[in-house]
Amino acid sequence: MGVVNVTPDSFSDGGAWFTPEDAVAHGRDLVAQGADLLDIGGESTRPGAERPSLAEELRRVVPVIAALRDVAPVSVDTMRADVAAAALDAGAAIVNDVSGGLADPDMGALVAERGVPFIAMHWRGHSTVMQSLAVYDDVVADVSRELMARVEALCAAGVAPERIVLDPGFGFAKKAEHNWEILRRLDEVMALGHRVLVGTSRKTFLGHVGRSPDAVRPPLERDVATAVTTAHVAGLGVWAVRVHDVVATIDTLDVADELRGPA
Ligand code: PMM
Repeated sequence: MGVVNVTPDSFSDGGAWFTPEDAVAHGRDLVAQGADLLDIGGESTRPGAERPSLAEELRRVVPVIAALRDVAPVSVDTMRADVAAAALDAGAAIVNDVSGGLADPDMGALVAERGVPFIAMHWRGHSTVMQSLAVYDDVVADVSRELMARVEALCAAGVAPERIVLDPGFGFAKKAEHNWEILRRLDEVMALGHRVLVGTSRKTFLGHVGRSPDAVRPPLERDVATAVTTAHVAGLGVWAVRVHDVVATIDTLDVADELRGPA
């Protein structure tokens, strides 16, 4: 899954693809590089980010989705049911909600009515407060329990369980040690019985590896570290990785395939 952030302020590539023309060209590039899916979002979720208005979010994503719908299957990265509805009308095939349906009480019913796959990420609160919510007893057990509570609520709203993809939410209400623990024990999340999506790409915890706290690698220098996490989770059989650097990811997956040998 290649990332197309139509935002001025995403932490990893903020502003790079903010005009519709640039975003569409970037989406086409990612597909040419080998992406199977495009994830198009209009709200930055970096820690501390303020939310765009509904009108602004719609203005950012709808034309880009309409232009890319025939290039590759598209997921819309949104926490708003109204944006998801407009995105599906414009040709999106999947809803990717970093709040797992928690941020908007209408999301579950919308996804149920449309019968589309839904990516439910582990989330505890909006970007302005999320890092204060990074408190766990056993992070893998706690995240798994909270994800399954979302599955229960979504199914109660009419979503078919097989349409729900789970994502542990790297970097969302998680400290570095939490992200690493989830990666080490991702098999426990996979054992919940749903397809799993992993989004580690360029996240802050990768910038700290091997560095002192005041010498963090900037986001654009985290693709090698991202690729190593991709090799790890691909070996476990995750459904998808959400990444910025598709070229490095395809290489990584090809090498991981060769190392596994013929099926
Ligand atoms: N991370 C970001 C945005 N959307 N969606 C899912 N399902 N999982 C993620 O980990 C995720 C996401 C934030 O990263 P970005 O600002 O680089 O897009």
